[in-house]
Amino acid sequence: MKSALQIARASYKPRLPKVLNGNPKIVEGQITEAVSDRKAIKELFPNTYGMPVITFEQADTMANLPQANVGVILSGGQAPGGHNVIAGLFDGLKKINPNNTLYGFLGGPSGLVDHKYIELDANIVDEYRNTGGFDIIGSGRTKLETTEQFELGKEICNKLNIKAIVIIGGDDSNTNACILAEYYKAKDYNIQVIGCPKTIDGDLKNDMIETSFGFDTACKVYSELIGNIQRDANSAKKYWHFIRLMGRSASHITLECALQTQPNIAIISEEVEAKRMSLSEIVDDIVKVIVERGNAGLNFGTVLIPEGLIEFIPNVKVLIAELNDLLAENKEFNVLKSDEQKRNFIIERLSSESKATFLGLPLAIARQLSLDRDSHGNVQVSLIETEKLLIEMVATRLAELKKEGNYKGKFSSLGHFFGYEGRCAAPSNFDTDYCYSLGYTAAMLVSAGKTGYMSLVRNLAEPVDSWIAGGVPITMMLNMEKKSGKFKPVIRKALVDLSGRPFKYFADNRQKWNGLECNYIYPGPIQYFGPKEVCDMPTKTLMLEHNIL
Ligand code: FBP
Repeated sequence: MKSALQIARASYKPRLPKVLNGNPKIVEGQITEAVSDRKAIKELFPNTYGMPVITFEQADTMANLPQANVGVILSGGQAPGGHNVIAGLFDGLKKINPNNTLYGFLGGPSGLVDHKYIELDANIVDEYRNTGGFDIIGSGRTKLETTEQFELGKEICNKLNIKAIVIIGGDDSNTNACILAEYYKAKDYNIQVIGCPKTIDGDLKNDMIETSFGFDTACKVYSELIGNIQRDANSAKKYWHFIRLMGRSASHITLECALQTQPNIAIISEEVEAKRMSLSEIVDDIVKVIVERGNAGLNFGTVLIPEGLIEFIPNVKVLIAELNDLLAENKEFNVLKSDEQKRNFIIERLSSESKATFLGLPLAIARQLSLDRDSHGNVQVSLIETEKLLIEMVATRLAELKKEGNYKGKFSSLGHFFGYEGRCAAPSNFDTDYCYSLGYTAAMLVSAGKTGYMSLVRNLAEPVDSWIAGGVPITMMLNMEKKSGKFKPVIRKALVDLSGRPFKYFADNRQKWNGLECNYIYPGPIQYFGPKEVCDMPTKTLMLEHNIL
């Protein structure tokens, strides 16, 4: 049984860049270099380093190409539009050669290794067009890193006559794609690997990739919810809402939601780090706004908090780096039974500076920081309840000020966390078109015999017709970083650029938003049918970056 919207949405025909509606041919641009650590990256990727950026341009006829089966993997956290990447890939492959077959590996990268797959035929793909979620084949966070895994992948590709694997993922998954591409090329296995830029976090972007898919829809969903809360706050006038927003590391989601809703306060982790702010300084900043508003009788407001904040507070960052090494090097930690044993184990091994930071954190937060890392060595920040930590610290400070007679207001607070609510939403028109185009472009890269490339669709602030399609070598995005205690090649995450236009716009306006006037914006839900300015606008971040706002 389908909802009325699902039925209406199924017939939407995603728009493609003009060049992909015709007969695209490859044009090679300048050769590329890694963003840093060039020597080390070149040594690790001798077969896929330094390849040129590719653009597709119009040709008179479509080349007659032999059959090529493809396997697709959804990797990491869900992001709206994943199904459309698969639909675009499917349609592109069928246009190239109707006998091409698309296989979907089940449950993420582990499907490749465990040989769990389904054939994605027209009936299945049609069921999922323009829908949110990754449920068509499921996703997972298995890290592809061992020779054994790569060889098992080759085995199944040979069995199914698969010529290329398309990995739809974030920075970690595309790093894996790059490593796999290099391995297969070095071994001459004739299996290509192509990546697609996915993540609601918006941190997989660079000079070439303008945005990752899913960011647009997720931010619009969260902004709708924040707007609704602001209207409630402004109606009831009795709660301060502390809203933590997903985004493992970078604060792009928080910044975009702030631009869309104009909350009283939005914390940007990158600014906290740049100003070397301590936790108590962050609390002081929040308290200042609450006191000013409270003393004027306005005992309500909104505070946006990026989920990665804790990792950007300088002394906590040092502590986390030490904990990462400590947990990677001391496997006996995992067999300790009680929280107290674990806490003491950590305290005995930390440097004196980090020990002080660790002891200064509320017990629950300290425990959450010592939990298992994910398979890529990341702290699982979505499990850390920073909004509760801030509420607790703010309430304590306000009580002190009240006692001193410096605060006349009343502080009642509510904590929220928005993350999972937005990751599988029905994709906005932007993500519907963008994802379909990314998948279609990936099919073109496969047919051109490319490997180690990420599907590229640019010029996104312009109408879809003038989007540019092509491919960018993944090695270009790599640098060396310490992960699970060792230096490894990884795609460099894009953090919020404090000198970029989106942050500057926010910084220039935030004082107006945190004062006594009401400047809230209520964006309302994503619309799929209606005027262009309601349905087809990209994110404010993208518009500001492209100087059209
Ligand atoms: P990706 O980087 O894989 O796209 O995932 C991002 C994310 O949604 C983060 O925002 C969040 O911290 C994390 O996934 C949550 O992970 P999980 O789904 O494993 O709980």
